[in-house]
Amino acid sequence: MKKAFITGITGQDGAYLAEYLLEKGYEVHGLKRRSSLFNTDRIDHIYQDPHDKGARMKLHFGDLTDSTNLIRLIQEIQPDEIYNLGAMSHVRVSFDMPEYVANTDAIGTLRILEAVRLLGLGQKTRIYQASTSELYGKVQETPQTERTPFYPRSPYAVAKLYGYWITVNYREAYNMYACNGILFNHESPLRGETFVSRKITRGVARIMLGLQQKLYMGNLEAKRDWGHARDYIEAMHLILQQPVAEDYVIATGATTSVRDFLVRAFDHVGVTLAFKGNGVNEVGIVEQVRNVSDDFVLKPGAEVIAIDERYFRPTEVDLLHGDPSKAKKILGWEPKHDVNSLLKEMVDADVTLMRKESHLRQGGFKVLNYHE
Ligand code: NDP
Ligand code: GDR
Repeated sequence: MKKAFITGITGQDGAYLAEYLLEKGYEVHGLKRRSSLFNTDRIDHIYQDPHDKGARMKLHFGDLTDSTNLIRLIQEIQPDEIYNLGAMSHVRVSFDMPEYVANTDAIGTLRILEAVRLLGLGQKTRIYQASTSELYGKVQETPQTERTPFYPRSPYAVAKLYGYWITVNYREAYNMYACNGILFNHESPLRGETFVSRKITRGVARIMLGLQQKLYMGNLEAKRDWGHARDYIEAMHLILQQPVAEDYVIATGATTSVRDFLVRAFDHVGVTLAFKGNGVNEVGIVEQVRNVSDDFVLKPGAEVIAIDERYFRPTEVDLLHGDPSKAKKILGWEPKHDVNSLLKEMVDADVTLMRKESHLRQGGFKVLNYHE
């Protein structure tokens, strides 16, 4: 039985990957941070009681900033594969806590590589590093390939640049099987609520049900190559199954603006948006409401979108558009979802979730978990 060790198992990708590897018969070990509240919502459905004989999923307390903890865990687990998905992954927030991001996202990657090397597992353990299209940053060329130069534009991207190169260096210096997946944005109903896709789909659901009046947005012109996390975790696994360790771009090959994502998300629930004004004074107004379900309360004329400068970034990444040809050719990987099927799935999931909140409120219960 193969053993996998996943850092970031409580995050979006870690949850899908753990489920996928368990289905493939792996023993799955996950690194979990100690938190004062439960933080395992995304993996509770696959949790196995460690007292059960034959449990193949195990969680371990730890942190990417703690070398001795990582060394001990990797020694105990002796993993065949490590997926280093743990990171402070929010680009905007990385401007507020750059030192912590460098420690976790950059040096955390080094800690994993060095633990494997020091423990003499360099020829046994294969390592996947969660690299990112944010490395491309300021546009040099499109579509972006494995050969496009990097120009990171945030403390997050600069930290991930270190993670990228230290992975390449350990591969070349110590002949370790260590690879970068350069993944473009990927989303799902499990996406964190403050990333733009989920903020929009959640906002649409709440606005339709009367739980929220307005959605405050940042830069609507940014363009992203959005795919589905379920497709992308399959690519991570494939990257570690090849005869030779290499780096791969994983993307859909299509790009969409934040504004278009917003318009299509509202359109999916029967609402046509129109924009008025410009810059920070721009607003989005409901032009038309078509055949919507009975509990949707939104009326034409409502102002549902406004701009809030606090969501702008000091340096922005304007355009990401990936070319996944190498992954297609060598891994045989192709995405099954496009941005339209993705956003519909996300909106539908959030409408279901927010209906639950609406029922609770109608029943007189206070819902305390709302964060903008
Ligand atoms: P999430 O933000 O959903 O999950 C991040 C995970 O990392 C969480 O489990 C989090 O734990 C954990 N984590 C954060 N800090 C630490 C730390 N100091 N020590 C240990 N674990 C930590 O990210 P995604 O699942 O979306 O992304 C997975 C990885 O892929 C990340 O490295 C991200 O940077 C990268 N990436 C993501 C892309 C995307 O579009 N989703 C695209 C390209 C790369 P907790 O739950 O306790 O907060
Ligand atoms: P990104 O994702 O920065 O690409 O990083 P995010 O969804 O946060 O932003 C995408 C684009 O939308 C613009 N935007 C807003 N973003 C947020 N979060 N909130 C808003 O209100 C808003 N309005 C406009 C942003 O300016 C940006 O241009 C994600 C993360 O998952 C990284 O970890 C990963 O490496 C990259 O994707 C690939």
